[in-house]
Amino acid sequence: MATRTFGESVLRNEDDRLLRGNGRYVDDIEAYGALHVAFVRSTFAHARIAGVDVEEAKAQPGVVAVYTCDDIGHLDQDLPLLIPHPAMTHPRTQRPLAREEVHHVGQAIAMVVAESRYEAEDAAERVVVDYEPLPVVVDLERAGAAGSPLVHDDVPGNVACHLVQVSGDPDDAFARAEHVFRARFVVERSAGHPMETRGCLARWDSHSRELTLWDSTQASISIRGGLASLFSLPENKVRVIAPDTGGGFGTKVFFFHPDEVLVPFAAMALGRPVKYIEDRSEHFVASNQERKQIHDVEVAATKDGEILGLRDTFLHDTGAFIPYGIAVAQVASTSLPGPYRIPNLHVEFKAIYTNTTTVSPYRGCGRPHACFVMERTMDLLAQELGIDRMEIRRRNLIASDEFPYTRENMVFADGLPVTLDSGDYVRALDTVLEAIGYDEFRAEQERARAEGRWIGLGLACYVEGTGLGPYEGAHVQVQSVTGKVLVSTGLTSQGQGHETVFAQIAADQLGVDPSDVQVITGDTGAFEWGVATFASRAAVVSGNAVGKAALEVREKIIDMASNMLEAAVEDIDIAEGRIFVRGSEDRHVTLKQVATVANPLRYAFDQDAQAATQFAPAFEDVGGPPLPDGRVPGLEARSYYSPPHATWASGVHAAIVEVDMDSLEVSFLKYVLVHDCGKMINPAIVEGQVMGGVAQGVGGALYEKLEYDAEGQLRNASFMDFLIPYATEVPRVELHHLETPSPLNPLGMKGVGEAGAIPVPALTASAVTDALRPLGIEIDHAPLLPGELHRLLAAAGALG
Ligand code: MCN
Repeated sequence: MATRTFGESVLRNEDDRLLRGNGRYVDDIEAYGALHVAFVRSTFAHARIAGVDVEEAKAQPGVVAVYTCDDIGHLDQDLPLLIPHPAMTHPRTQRPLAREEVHHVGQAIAMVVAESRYEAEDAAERVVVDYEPLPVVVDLERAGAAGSPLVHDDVPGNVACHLVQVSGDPDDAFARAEHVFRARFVVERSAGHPMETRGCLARWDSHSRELTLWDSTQASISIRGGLASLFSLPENKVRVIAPDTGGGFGTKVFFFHPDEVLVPFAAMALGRPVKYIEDRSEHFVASNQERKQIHDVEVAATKDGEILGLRDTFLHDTGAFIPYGIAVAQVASTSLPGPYRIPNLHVEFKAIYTNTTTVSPYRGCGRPHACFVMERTMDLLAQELGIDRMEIRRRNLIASDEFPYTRENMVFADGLPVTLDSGDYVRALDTVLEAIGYDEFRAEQERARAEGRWIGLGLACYVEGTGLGPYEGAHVQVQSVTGKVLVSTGLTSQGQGHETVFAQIAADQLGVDPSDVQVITGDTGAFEWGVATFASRAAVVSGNAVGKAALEVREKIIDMASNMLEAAVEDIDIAEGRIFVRGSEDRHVTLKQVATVANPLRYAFDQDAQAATQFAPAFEDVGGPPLPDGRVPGLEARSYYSPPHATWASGVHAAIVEVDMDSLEVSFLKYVLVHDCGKMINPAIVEGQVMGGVAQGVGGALYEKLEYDAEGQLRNASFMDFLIPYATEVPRVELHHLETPSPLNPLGMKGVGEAGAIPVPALTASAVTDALRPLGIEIDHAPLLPGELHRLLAAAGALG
């Protein structure tokens, strides 16, 4: 009888607001008398700072203050290392404003605060920095080799961390192997590039001594804690609000970016609100990036294609600093074997400093690299052994009756051993092969080749550890005056549809429509415990917390209604805003009436409340009697969910591509995918998430590479030169859902926010290699830029 929207593609609550242009992003928030910030950023990738002259800048019209590291008091210290790891022998984090040395182009050196952004920008140009250039290293291999220039004087070999993980007995596997081969794979550097750049607005109330920060962040609670600690303020005196946010993709989960510390500092020092909105050029050099890794792989297999063991040694480029720890490299190393058994593993990496922008997770966080390495390895193994590419995958896939599948000693980003909880990898593969028409494709390819067309089919399987802990919480309340439901949770939203999915979960328990549920995220004033939005964790961690809290509220409603209706608790049900006695549904009360009775306070003008008094004879007297023992006012509950370990989503993508030998354009003719994120709350939102990921994956596969020159200057720091795919480059996708519930959480969910992005570079490389097979070209690099394809074709003598 109860209405249920879990699993339904209900329309998104937030879209009416967002699509009508009523979204409110940080820069939309006006604060009376606000000042504006511009930063002076390093133009050198590595230099000693002999001096910073701010006198002329200070004298410019509208300038209120100019700060260097000498002017920021106790903030002139290394920013925190967010995720320490024992293998990280040389962690280096940056200071809010550089002192004595800069380590990458774009590093903040001074902050100008003025009446307007224009005046701040103009004055920033008058700050004179005296640089003494130091040797620069950008190339990852060179940075990791003996004799390289050092990014930090006191870090030998530029090695921030060296981590070795061994599972099973790889030496024995290699000794037993009938076939061994080696390969090298490279994934280049890219970045998330959310439509809204970063930005924040701080207001200090010197009377109440309260600091409010509106911040385009993925981690409002963590920022709140950090600010309270840095400024020695009680946590309740710091409120951080992440309003509508135009994408984050990982870049905004990192904290602190220097501005997130300096803007509040200036607001407190100057007694006026202060705003900073990053411009796109700054985003290219100052906001964190990801992806560059070089992998050297060695495979031990039987002649039937069973992989016995894998050794992978890789270099991970961490940029000039490593404030986020080794999450990206660790996730890459533990995701490497993907959905395949591979019982014996040796995975080893070094995180290396270079004079480039800092690295922290970007959608996929190391998984696209892992998938690229493993899936290219699978194709190569098939080729070496003369076995069909798909057959070799099938032989190695973990079967559906092998779960939970633990990789001994492989420690994931949650600090726990990798344990794949559920899935049906073979079914996903078979579904995709059928949908893409694998069996018919060879004949189609032959026909195309006869017509002079170069088409190829590529496929990639992936797994994704999602829903990381430690916990999230939720508060669910039925408001006593309106009877409407309010849900608040600690994590933030960047466009994932949380206002809808959390509303669906609560609505199902409380028998209301999801559109009657208001969801608040990212406001520490509304909910103050939690972690952040990253690692595709909101559905699993906050979703289950909302479910638990809503269930508690449901029980309270039923308990109260059983008194009001004089019926047994077991006979009461809830649907469509009414609480009724099963079998005689005219015996009912409304949710609003129960909410009114739950709050023994009368609102004379509220007719519903008046009507409700008949159910609450004990409260008739003015002032009212004491609450019965054990009863608290209101219909609300606060609950937390802490996952036992990551839950592993999975999927298979396949595509047919065509290479235009004149323009060297690679286009997708057909794209099919199966994904499995366990039970889905809202399939339409899930599809949107997967499609968004695929679009970003296409960028990583074919277009997006941040090109640093040897001096550490980013040569393509604009959208004129750094290519992101338009709708015209993103394929139409045939999407199949597969739901293998996770046994780890009550709602059976796994995450999906990053999934779409993970396999695209791998399958594109596979498809192009297949298309160009007669030329003997192997794609071992992502992205496959036209220039790179040109080089490969020229080397193969295939250009006229
Ligand atoms: N969902 C669902 N059923 C599931 C799993 C998820 O209905 N079984 C829904 C969720 O409820 C949520 C969405 O799908 O509305 C994504 O859920 P989840 O996988 O839990 O991911 P998060 O909400 O934690 O979002 C983080 C994830 C990450 S890590 C990146 S990066 C990313 C992504 O989400 N950044 C995004 N998707 C993004 N989408 C937008 N628009 N903008 C970003 O910055």
